[in-house]
Amino acid sequence: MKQLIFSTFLFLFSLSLIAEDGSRLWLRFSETNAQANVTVSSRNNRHASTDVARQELTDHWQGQPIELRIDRRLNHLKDGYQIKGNRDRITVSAAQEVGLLYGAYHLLRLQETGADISNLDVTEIPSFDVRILNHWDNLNRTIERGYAGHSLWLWNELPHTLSPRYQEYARANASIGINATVINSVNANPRILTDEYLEKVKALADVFRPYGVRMYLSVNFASPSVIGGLENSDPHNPDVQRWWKNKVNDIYKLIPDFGGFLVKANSEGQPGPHDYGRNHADGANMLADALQPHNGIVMWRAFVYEPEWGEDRASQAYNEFVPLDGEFRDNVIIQIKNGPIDFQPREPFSPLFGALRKTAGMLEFQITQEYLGFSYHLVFLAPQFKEALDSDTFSDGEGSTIAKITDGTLREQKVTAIAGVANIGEDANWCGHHFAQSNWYAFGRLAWNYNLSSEQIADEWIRMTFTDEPNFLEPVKDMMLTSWETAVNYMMPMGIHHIFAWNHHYGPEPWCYIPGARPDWLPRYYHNADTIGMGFDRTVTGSNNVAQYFPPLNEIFGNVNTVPEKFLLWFHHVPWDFKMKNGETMWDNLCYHYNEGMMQVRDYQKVWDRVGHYVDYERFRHVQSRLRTQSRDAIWWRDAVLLYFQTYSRRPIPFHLERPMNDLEDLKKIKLDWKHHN
Ligand code: GCV
Repeated sequence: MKQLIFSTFLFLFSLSLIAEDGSRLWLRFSETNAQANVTVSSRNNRHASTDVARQELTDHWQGQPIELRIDRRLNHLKDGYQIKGNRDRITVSAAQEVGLLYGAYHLLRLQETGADISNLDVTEIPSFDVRILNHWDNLNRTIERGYAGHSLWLWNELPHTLSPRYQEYARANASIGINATVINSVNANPRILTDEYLEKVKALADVFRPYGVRMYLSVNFASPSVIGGLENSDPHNPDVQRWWKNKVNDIYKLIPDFGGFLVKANSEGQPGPHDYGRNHADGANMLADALQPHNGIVMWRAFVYEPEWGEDRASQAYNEFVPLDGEFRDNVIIQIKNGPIDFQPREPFSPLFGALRKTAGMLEFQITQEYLGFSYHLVFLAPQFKEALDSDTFSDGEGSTIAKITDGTLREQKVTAIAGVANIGEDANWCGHHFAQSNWYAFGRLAWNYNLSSEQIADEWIRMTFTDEPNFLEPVKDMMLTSWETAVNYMMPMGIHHIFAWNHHYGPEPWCYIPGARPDWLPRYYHNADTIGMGFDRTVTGSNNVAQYFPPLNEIFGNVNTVPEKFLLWFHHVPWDFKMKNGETMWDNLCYHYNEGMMQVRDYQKVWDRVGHYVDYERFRHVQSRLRTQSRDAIWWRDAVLLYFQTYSRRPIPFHLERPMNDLEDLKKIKLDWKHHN
């Protein structure tokens, strides 16, 4: 009875909290009537970014007076800042105006997370120069792999009508240090470069500018022939080169601080230099030459694989790009996905990192959860991002992490950068799932400082987005920090990859067979299950993909006894009865992982229900309902994968584990109608 009264009380308490739709993200600053005392000391104290910094602090800061000071001698901070202060006064100094804005958000973050602000001595220099979102937004406002509604960009209304959300978007980015955006999909519609669209793009760039967010565009390599009326788009054709130069000049007239181009070429049907017998360097350099007089850059994607089925797909990007190392202009950066295949729940790092010694490289993460439950599953991605950043390539000896290669520490790089495929749409809560906001946040924070821990990022985010009540903070943080591993467990543990359904990347279909489909688009190509075992043999006796990794990794990955078990079935075809480190068989371990993943999501449900009264009822119910879906899906994944592979292993699921709840034949009948999501 007591328990019932208590629960009812908690329930009523959460109803009494003001409903929130999530639209304020992590920027739920407390309202204050008193305006803070903020002064600006710089010659150019009317700069738009300084104005925003001053306004944000005036409206939201509740502490001591603040001086914002531009000091050009601090240019070693790049667009970073210094904060010094005591109980009486705080000074934020920066070489660039936008640095003051970042400093302002730093202070507000300290305030909102309850940090001590009585004695401050902070110096922040960003890890990467360009911290960029990649939107996969189409001009018809659908979003490729977008799970939060349609695109934010209302093309029909632009350039004359400006949605207030454009500014809110820029502000949210600035608050976490994101300073660049590509607003259209890499499967680029050539029309983005027409005068009509460039006017619209300019209007957006003007809104973003005060927040320090620079505009970049994805371009279609065939634009000169498609919208320019030229005979071809061959990078060696002087007319084509001239066309790009003129186009770039036109863009800079409209958008003087335009950042550059992102290009997906000769990949998944997109046009590119191969169409004319040229290589990626020819294509990238032509664009780089057009952008160079304006200090623009080209982010040229390494996500390529043969149009026809051929060698191991995990090896193809390396084989394509390593022979071109050194042939790219210094304002070209090769944009490389974290793993060699395609944003799978977990992949080993791409061997291209480290292998490109004379060419600039950058990481591409996927913030949108194409392969991690869309916006239905709670999966906090900071641990995944950190696993990639911290991966040691051994390219220059031990300690040659991807972070240190791409941030310029180990290699000279004119510009350093990091990209994340955005998870943002027009949903009120921006990302579809309240917790998916944390992935946008985590990307920004790590792009600013990759040394931050996942724990710190989750801690900040929860305090600002929900509450700092310890009884909420600790269990929810724990849930977030384990959630990626949990999802890997119920989807694809131990190095399994690409066993998704054919027409969407949401659920399991390891049995999927489509007559005539290219083998490397089918799960069987990756799991290779038979009565002996399963997994992809990438060792010297198999595809020899391990040879693309520097010693000693080639040996470590190539040996079934030394490969990290999280990548076991990525690199090896392993017998069902292979003994793993815990002394149990590979089959039993597979069962443990799937079971563990499922049980953990069930635990998250309990955690959320227990702490739900600390948040408003609206957000509580939304997350509660999403966790139910995630639980059902985890059961679906576990049953589908184990029952299917059991037809090969012919072994029982260890008897102390939960039993399947579905029949394989029923699961095989599930067809989700998610055409536009696939
Ligand atoms: C934009 C994967 C996705 C595609 C995406 C592609 C890419 O294959 O499924 O939707 O296309 O990656 O990164 O270019």
